[in-house]
Amino acid sequence: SETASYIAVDLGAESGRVMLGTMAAGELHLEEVHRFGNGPVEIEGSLRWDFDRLLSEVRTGIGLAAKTAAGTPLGIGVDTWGVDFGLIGDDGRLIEAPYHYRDSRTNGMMEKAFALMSKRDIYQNTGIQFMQLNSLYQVLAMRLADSAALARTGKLIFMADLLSYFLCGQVFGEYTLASTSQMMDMATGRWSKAIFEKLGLPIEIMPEIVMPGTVVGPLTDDVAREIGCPKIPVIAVGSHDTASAVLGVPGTGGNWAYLSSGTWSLMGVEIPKAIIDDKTFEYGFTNEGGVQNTIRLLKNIMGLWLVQECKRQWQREGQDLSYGELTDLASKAEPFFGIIDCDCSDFLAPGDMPTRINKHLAQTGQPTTDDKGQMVRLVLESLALKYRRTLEAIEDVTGDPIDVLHIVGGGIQNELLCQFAADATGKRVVAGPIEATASGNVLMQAIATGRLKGIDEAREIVRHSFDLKEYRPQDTPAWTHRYERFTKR
Ligand code: LFR
Repeated sequence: SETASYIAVDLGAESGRVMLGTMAAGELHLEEVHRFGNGPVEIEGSLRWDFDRLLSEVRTGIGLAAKTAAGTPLGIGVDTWGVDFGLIGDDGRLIEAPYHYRDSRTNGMMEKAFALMSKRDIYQNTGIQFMQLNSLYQVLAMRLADSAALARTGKLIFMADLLSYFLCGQVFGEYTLASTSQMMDMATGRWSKAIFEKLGLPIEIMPEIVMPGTVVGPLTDDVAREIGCPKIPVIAVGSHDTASAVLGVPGTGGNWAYLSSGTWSLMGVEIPKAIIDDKTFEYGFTNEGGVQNTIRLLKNIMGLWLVQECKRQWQREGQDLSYGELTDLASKAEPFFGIIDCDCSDFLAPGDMPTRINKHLAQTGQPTTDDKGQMVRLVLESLALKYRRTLEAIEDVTGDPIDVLHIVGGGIQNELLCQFAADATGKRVVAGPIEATASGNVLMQAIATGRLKGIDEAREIVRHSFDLKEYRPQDTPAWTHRYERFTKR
């Protein structure tokens, strides 16, 4: 088959990148043409995203990718983290800088929502894990604060689709990203009338939901001219980064789970139909829409955010250690010094994470530590134990034992965590690719343009294109011992 190239724009909470993906002879080659930092900015005491800068970096990246490509790229796909959105006025412009999901405006909002519609009913409707950062509670917070911005809103557009909108001028709400808002009715794939009515939210501002693989439209004349590239079509991929990451998992056969490891740890399985029942409700599983009519049954785990925030705090205190250095110290620290519940809401907002972790240790009757390696180690061990608990819950819900855990994303660079994941779960771990999300983004475009038949063929390409690393479980009895104490607490 001929060579085909695609541009993947992939933004995470810590960094964004634009990749040129080239497919030839059953292999995918990814070239990073542009990378830039990302993070919250403080505006009037609130946490926001610097959207104008992000859009300008994305445009720069697309220009570079188009110049680098051998022929004209066949598509541009954009994916980002979930739940955040921009508000567009009737003049077609952004009303204000979009809020960051870690902003405190959603504190207490879940309880406010449950007073208007029961928690169980919201779950039955959406199948989504309860997190205060979900779009649902963000919009409710705006309504309850009589937000002038919300009152002026013509359309609400989720982050990835917002970037696409400013590239091609089309308003759309890609399905995987729509699903993670907790405002979509899982049974119909439409905005949930019940939720919007009961919570008094304006359903008319929501964009039309389209499926991944939809060719949305070419770059606008202005954008193409300013960037200096042809009018390449924007293609809706799995706009939710986790949906693209799951497509980029090199799994084969039935019995594997994935862990998309980055700022968050997203752990789950791909299933054909949502499982929304008392068990998944109790366990707190989410059913997010996946590409090609799949469902991502998974759990959001706080992830490497805890380490990122420790690192930033130590940096503020004048000790600038790299992730490599911190992990190295952790590998030499005492095993099983302490355990925290990584998902405790105290850890959600940015701030002095080491102090918060010590507070949590003290409150649970455990010794505290000022040793950096020790702190990182206990965080990684706590994450690994959470992975075990999550895998057991998945096996319980689906009735299918898991053989292999595929870990993808930037987090695989933390080899200690990969090994801990194998040790704690007792499963074989296969790590890679790092760029699963960008791969999934490109592969979805290839499916959309008819170059690939579907998911199986896409994953075969991932297996052929990247080096994968295996971790075998060691010391699992010691971890089991620790796990039993962990689950009793
Ligand atoms: C990962 C991710 C998760 C989502 C979190 C917040 O980047 O998209 O799936 O729960 O960010 O949006």
